Amino acid sequence: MTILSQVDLAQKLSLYFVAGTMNCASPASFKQILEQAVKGGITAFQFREKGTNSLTGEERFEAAKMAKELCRDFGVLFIVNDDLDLMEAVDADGLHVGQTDGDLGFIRQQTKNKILGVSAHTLAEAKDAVERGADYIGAGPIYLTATKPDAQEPVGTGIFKEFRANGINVPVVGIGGISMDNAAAVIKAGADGAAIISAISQSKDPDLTSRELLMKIKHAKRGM
Ligand code: TZP
Ligand code: MG
Repeated sequence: MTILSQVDLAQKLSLYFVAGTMNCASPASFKQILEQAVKGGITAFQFREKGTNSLTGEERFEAAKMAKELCRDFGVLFIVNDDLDLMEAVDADGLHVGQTDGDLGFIRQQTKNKILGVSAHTLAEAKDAVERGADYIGAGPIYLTATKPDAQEPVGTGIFKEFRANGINVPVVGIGGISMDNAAAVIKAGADGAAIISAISQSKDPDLTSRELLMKIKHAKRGM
């Protein structure tokens, strides 16, 4: 369990940028993009260094540490994807895991009072994750995405209502294909936040894009 209340966590997950160096033109541009994104107002960041062209070893650690320090300076929540040791090494705020990243009971035990996020594609997966102590759920892919090669079929925005109607009471963020055009729709459909890779990492102006996304998300939240 985390020290943040569910309300605070839901707020902090509003605009959740997810990225690794391989989502950017280069490790150097990763730093620039993250700098611009935190200036633009992202509320959370997930260091997700995985797959083709991802860094390993010391370089990976250094990239995570740089990202953690930037997030700390801007009050941005900092989550590490699927690496307990790295989470501890950089003293991240939490960990995010997928359905195949190991035994959730064990992971919950190891993450102690850190935030634990779990990806879910179905209600059954979300229920199981919450029962095992997930602090928030990443639901998706909501829309088609080209960013995750092994992504499952899009579930659509109906999943947020389905989760709420069936007792999922932790914060839920949508992920997959979320952009300027549909971020507000994701919030209006019931998500607490939008988790985004390419719309920010591939933007020509990640600062402005983050600013505009946050405005749309805040506006959609107020309208509810
Ligand atoms: N999990 C489900 S979809 C996805 C992940 C990591 C990729 C999201 O990337 P994008 O570019 O925001 O569609
Ligand atoms: Mg994973």
